Amino acid sequence: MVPPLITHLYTADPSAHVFNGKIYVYPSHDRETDIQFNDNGDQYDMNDYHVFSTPSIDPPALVTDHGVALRVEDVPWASKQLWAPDAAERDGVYYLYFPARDKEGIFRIGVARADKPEGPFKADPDYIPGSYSIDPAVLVDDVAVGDDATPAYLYFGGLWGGQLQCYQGTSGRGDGNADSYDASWLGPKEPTGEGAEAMGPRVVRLSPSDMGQLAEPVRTIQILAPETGKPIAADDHDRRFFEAAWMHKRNGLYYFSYSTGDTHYLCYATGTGPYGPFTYRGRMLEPVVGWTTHHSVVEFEGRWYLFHHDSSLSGGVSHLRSVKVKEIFYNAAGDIVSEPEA
Ligand code: FUB
Repeated sequence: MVPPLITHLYTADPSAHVFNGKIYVYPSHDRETDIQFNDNGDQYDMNDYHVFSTPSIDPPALVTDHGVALRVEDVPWASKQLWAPDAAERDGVYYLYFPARDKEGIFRIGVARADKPEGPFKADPDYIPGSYSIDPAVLVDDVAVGDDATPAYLYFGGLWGGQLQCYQGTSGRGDGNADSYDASWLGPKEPTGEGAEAMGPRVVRLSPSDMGQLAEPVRTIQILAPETGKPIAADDHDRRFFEAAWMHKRNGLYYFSYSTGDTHYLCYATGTGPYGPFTYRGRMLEPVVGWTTHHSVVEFEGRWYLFHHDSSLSGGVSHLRSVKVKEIFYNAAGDIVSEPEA
């Protein structure tokens, strides 16, 4: 079995990026809790972030813990549950995107800023206006949009405890609007039944002049079944989006990957633009020890790596997870495969 990358803390939801020639990992920091386990995820009661870096990944060596980068008490709008974060760089400023519950218990996405990839980060006084739900992931793209030469796209959303199902709007899959919040859907619930489409993850371009603001209305992403060309059904739990959005780009193709939650797969779908639609393509990780699965994909020195987590170090305690890394490969058609093509 692959050993964890970090063993002195429990860490999860790793978002990996290459900054200044090193890999930086932005994970959740899991901790012990007395909170009763439930399907709303209340036991995932994290209250700070650490940032890690390594100059070498094969084998991973000299992983540095840069210490506490942000604490929940230093986020004016947040009350609890610092869940899966991501980071991005623009014009020499490093941004940490993170979900947390606001003072009313509603998940929002916040941003914190630093002048170094490892932080410490200073949180904006309020969450990103118009943001909701969990699991932010940012792609800084190289295809210009108007004057925006390197547009940054924020992907987010998560079902059940992540509250995405509270934003169904009029379309059923969700109309992308934070004002459509419906508290009657709180808890481990999601759309189901004949003809119901799966909820879509969300995407929105960030403002090029202020990475803490949205540049446009939030859009709902469609993930299409290859056999029909139609959106994946809500009851197709082996393939429907649940949480853990990640976007990477290879050879001009956009790879949107995600967790299927209660069926515990990491899947991916591909498309020709940042907004989708994306066509379901397959699995990139089978279920691991523990309930959740979450990941990132990063290219480093010409090779591709999948950062993920499992609960093997804690003996299977789902909310005490550890970050791992493995190399991944692509075949000639662009499918993600676990061994290099012969
Ligand atoms: O770490 C808390 C939550 O568990 C994340 O936000 C989800 O993606 C799942 O990994």
